[in-house]
Amino acid sequence: MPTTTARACANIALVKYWGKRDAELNLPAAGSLSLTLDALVTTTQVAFDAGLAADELELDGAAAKAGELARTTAFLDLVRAAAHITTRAHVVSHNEFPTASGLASSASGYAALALAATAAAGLELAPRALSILARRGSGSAARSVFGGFVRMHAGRSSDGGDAFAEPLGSPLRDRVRMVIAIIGGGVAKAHGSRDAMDHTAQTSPLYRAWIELVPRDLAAAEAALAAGDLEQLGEITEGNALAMHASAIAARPAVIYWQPATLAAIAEVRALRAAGHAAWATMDAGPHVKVLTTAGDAAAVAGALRRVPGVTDVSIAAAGGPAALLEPGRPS
Ligand code: 2P0
Repeated sequence: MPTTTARACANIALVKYWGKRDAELNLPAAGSLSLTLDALVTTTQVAFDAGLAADELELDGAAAKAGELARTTAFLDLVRAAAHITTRAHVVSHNEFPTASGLASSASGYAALALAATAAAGLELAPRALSILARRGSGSAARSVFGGFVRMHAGRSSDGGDAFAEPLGSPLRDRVRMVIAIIGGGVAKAHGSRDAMDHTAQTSPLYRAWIELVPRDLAAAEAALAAGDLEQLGEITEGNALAMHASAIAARPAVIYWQPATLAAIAEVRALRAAGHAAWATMDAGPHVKVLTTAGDAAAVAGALRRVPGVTDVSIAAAGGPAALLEPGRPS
């Protein structure tokens, strides 16, 4: 069987996914909306090999840990079942993220793996089916199948056939940038998002309010995208992230991802906005702060964040494209 290679970009949610309606099929409790980013790329190569007794996974040049390999094997089992094969695979995955970014790569990772593995197994999936498959690896990976702004549907069916992502056209696509401020230094190990969102759903008195908020934010964000209204999109982005974190912070025991420098960076973003710049903050399952801004304001925002004590690295990303297969012999 041939070796196939795919690349996919990570994404940052503007309306967050935080909570599941089904853990087995990895179905989200609510929809979400994201921006795929060109600066955060995973390239994954898959070769099914009849000579292998077990799957092999190499991540950034080293053999993967047992837990990562087990999760990859569980995902490859889905591909094997669909392709009616039992052959094990050799997988080599490489992340091109900003230096020591500490950003989660499961979105780009499972989107690239879904595309490379299905192609290697001789399957040709339509983008929607690929998004559904990628979701089984990681909920946010369903969104990384597509480029630009992407809407994930929660769906209602018990088999997950309507829980997929799709791209949203917007006049804002070429105008927006995401400034990524890495907050480092003595950071305690973050709670994994999978366990933390379940813990929030089970124990946070604010979880129900969070789940009720998401559809309203999604509708308003979609309207803002269609109208090209960055101000409106930005307000929803920052407010939604703060609401997600509020629900996690209220869990018992609390899930707190922020460091002191996270709050300092948020304060800087609000000051930039007060001074007339386009800048809205969003945070995920870690201390880093990502700022939705414009091509014109990105350098000023990045410069201001570089001066915040505790911010160790700042990079600027634009909208990225969809997951794609790379032709053999072509450099990525
Ligand atoms: C998001 N996050 O919408 C949210 C915001 C983190 C904070 O999607 O359990 O790794 O694999 O479906 O996709 C991270 O969750 O979770 C995530 P699983 P995933 O981007």
